[in-house]
Amino acid sequence: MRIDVVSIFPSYFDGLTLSLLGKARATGLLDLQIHDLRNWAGDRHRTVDDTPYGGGAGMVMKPEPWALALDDLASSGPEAVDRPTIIFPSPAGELFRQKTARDFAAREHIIIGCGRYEGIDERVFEYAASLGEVRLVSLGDYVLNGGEVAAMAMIEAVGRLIPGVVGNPESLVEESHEDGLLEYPSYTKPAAWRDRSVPDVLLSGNHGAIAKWRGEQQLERTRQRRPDLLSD
Ligand code: J9N
Repeated sequence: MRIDVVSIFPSYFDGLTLSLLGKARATGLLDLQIHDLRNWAGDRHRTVDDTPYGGGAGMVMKPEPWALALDDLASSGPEAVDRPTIIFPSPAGELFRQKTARDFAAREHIIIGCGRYEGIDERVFEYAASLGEVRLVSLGDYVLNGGEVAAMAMIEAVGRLIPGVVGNPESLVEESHEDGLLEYPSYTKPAAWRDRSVPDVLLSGNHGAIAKWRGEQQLERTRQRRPDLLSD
């Protein structure tokens, strides 16, 4: 799988060389390339933003560098006729869920455009739709300064779903959100610690009883913490 990221802060993504995703990149399962939007700027100062038409606070990202970046990257993917999925992190987008991560993990080529909070010229989204499928995606109902942190969260969530990236695929299906519920509580040794003991059922060796208890815990935690997951 190929993921291209376009950002004015490419060094944000240095952390993605570490750990699990770093290994996926090293082994070739994930071809992740980070690009500086300013490489596609047209002037000596490498300008990528300008004042908003109609007035208002802040600056808006200019369309020309984005269009040139998307032109280059959309035709550089793994397939001969490449129609990439083009993701723009945005607080005004659809919510990013585990289901969204599974959807994205099945794609050959993803381009992620990281804008600043004040926004990208609207015509960029229209132009991007001529090159691929455009998705505006929100990490949640709060405001970030730019799309970089949201992009990193999405890359990690998607990257670990690529077949072969997580060593034991069984660990993927047992996680929070894979079955629409929160995860059951986990314990390890010692069985008694600072006056707190591990629930007896987990020491019983009765696998049926353990599975039942874990299912009840998942449901109870979800009801208490995330009742919205039970209704939608
Ligand atoms: N969920 C979310 C995304 C954002 C962004 S994307 C670009 C700027 C801010 N804020 N919150």
